[in-house]
Amino acid sequence: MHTLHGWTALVTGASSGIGEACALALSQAGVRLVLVGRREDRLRALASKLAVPAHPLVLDVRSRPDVEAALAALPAEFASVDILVNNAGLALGTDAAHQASLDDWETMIDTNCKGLVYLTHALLPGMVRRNRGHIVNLGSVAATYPYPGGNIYGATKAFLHQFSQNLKADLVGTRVRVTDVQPGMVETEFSQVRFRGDTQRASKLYEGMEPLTAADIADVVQWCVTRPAHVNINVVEVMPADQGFGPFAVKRR
Ligand code: NDP
Ligand code: 8X3
Repeated sequence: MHTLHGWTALVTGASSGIGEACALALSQAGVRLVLVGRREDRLRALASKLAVPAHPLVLDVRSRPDVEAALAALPAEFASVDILVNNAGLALGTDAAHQASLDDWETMIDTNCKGLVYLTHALLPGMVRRNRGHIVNLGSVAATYPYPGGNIYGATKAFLHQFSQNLKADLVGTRVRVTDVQPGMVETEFSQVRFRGDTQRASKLYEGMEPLTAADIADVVQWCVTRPAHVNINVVEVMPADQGFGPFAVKRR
């Protein structure tokens, strides 16, 4: 197993759900942490319960100048980021494309695609220079399997997938690894955000089935980053046992 002792990880979206669980799991492996998100209280609360040095970094990943400035100004102890978990992301709504809000589409593109690109562009050169690193991108089954109302959300995760594969292509021969982790249904704040705070609608989605937990996905991320250094896990697709695939839709007249 690949030891992570002495490594530093930066996790985006560490204030909730999968990101928070990844931070916890990585801290248990002795990794120092930079915790990124917009909700400072949550980041501070998480940092205070970790048994490793942790740096809360309040940052909106959609802002290129803020990302560039914040990462250039990381305290020396946290400046050499070895593991980047590009996890911050969201879906907004499930409206059909012809009824959806362009503002929502833009928010998803800005967060899920551009935010991830800004973080990667800032941190990848250091990883290559030090010849050690791992970028874990939180994709989705929505990248592969279309569903009604998934329009831009699924497209952002397809972008993430191809970007991950193309990064891998550029990094051949280095000890910098890239992984796209693609979960199905995970019960976090994801659906509350998607349904704009409608907690009833959000919890109904998981009614009568057993969804994945954030800890299940953190476990997968932990497994990916602890493989021996010569092993690159390209893609992991993971669903609850209770989730499956739909048939093709056919409109009959
Ligand atoms: P949560 O809503 O619980 O967490 C999302 C995290 O992203 C929060 O910490 C939030 O922090 C952060 N975030 C959102 N926008 C920004 C922003 N502009 N700048 C910085 N941070 C931001 O959802 P999950 O934990 O479920 O989602 C994590 C990732 O997993 C997402 O990329 C999602 O697409 C993906 N995923 C989720 C699945 C699910 O079913 N839950 C399934 C497949 C993939 P804050 O609000 O404090 O900024
Ligand atoms: C989240 C999973 O199925 O809601 O990426 O798109 S799904």
